[in-house]
Amino acid sequence: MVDAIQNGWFSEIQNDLWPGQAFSLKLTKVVHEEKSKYQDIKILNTATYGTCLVLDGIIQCTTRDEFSYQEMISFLPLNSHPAPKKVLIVGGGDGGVAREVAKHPLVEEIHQVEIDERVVELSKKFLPNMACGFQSPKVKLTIGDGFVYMKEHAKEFDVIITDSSDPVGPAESLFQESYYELMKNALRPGGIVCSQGGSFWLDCAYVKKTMDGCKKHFPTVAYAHTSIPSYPCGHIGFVIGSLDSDKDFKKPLHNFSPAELENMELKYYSNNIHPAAFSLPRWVELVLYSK
Ligand code: SPM
Repeated sequence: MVDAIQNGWFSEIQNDLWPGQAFSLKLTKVVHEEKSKYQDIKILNTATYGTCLVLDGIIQCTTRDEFSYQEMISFLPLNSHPAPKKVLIVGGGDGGVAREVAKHPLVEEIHQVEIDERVVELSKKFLPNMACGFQSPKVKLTIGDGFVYMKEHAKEFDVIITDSSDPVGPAESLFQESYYELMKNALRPGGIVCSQGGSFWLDCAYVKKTMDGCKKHFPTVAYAHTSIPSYPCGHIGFVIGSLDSDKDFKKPLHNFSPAELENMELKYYSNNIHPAAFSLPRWVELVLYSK
């Protein structure tokens, strides 16, 4: 057993990523459980967080708060790029990031590589408000390995978004320097990468290590964060890197009008939240930005 369902509550697997703490949700129904070729997958109906996707015992998204993560990992990099025409999404099998990226008026093509077809299929069935992202005519989904895909697509993308699970098991490689080198080679000049970067509350040293790996290949690197109650500590961050050495991530290059924000149905991201996401508590700045 990789996690616990007891007395009508689901508890996340306890592991070294969040030692000594656990997050639980009250269930109304276990909708689906299976072991795919790659991982244990659960779809749960919860009492207060809507439908929840769990991979290998760790909550990936709930319908109550997923927009916070999906909007921020998408719009922070997209609005930091002058012309984000061609975007690659690695992972993101629930479709929520594709849904957000497809909303951007300057994005023309979205290529997505997800390794686990079952996550896509189950999301289409049980998480239609996220999997609707796959219906956009801009999206071309490939089931496969992001590493292999990028090796075959050099200098193609303006923005690469990595919507991964946490750095345990196979996803650990997505937090390492070699992965940043691979992404750099798949970018066009001026390209931007943005990855799930963990929470400074859980392991600030690991965030710093990821940023250091990114810095070996990207001249401008920053960390942004968002609040999301269904992740441990109610918090998660993003490591974002640019091939442009003059990039100021706190200054979005596209500001949306109130009508555009409304039409795009953005609930978390705004012109004001963009620079605020890069503002960090003093102790975090000292750890992440000290030489
Ligand atoms: N499209 C949503 C997929 C979410 N991918 C990130 C999941 C992270 C879950 N764990 C958060 C722990 C905080 N470090």
